Amino acid sequence: AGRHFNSLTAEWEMKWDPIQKSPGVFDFSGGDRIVEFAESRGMRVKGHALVWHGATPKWVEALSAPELRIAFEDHIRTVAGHYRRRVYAWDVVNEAIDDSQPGLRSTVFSRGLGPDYVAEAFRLARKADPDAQLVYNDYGGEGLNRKSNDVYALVKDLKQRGLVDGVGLQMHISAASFPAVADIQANIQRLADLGLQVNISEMDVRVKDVAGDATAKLARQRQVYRDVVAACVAVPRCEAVTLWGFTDAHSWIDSTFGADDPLLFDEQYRTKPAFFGVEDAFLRR
Ligand code: 9MR
Repeated sequence: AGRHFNSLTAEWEMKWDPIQKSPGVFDFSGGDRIVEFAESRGMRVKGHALVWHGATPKWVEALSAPELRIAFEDHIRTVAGHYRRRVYAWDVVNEAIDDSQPGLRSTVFSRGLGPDYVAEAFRLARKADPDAQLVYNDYGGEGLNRKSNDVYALVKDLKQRGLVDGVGLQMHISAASFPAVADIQANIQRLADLGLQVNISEMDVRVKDVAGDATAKLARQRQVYRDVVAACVAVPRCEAVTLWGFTDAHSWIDSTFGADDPLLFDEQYRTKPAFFGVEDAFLRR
């Protein structure tokens, strides 16, 4: 990781759950280790994620609305303040758009704070870390569809209010079925045209459902990595590609989708064909 990457993010360690497991008790040890590793290697760090229903401790769910507002403000202020000048960007709000109906997902935050909680989170993050690029991050809106239209509308509104600087497209995909690359590029372009930075934020490419033997699966995976990363490279404001892990020895995919090989290095940390697919995209081959 230290040799091949120039940017790092925390898969778990900077979320609400690990940082503030109990009310008012902040533990930055995991996130700090990641920042120290990155600094020792000259890598930049993106914080992930200040507000996400998926990694919120139980005690937050039990708060009254006024208590929730205080905890919300306190968490964002304290965490973004702690990492000020040590991260260049933050995923401020993660996965706020609903999967199956237009608009916001119903979460502890939308229910307790109302729909303006997204803007409020960005306002608080801006105050706590005025230098950081503030990012809205989500999945399922990589191509052109209802969800990406909703993400577009959300960030357009936030951008007009000076609150958001970037959008992260997670890009957890299967090489057997994923959005059309032309649609991914068109989506990146329309977000960029709003004046936003765009990044591919959590890419991995599953291959289990690809037809053929292991060699065929890995060749297909190489092609998909190349084509999707090339869609980012083609748009100047698409400024980063983050992979959700780097060795197949450690991936969230295995526990969620079953064993698969979604990343650039195999379990023995050897480069896979996918690695060279990404290289091709960066070298515009
Ligand atoms: O990969 C992450 C895994 O290690 C954590 O246990 C999990 C819960 O915090 O979150 C995973 O990362 C998620 C990311 O934060 C947001 N997008 C979806 C990712 C996969 O679930």
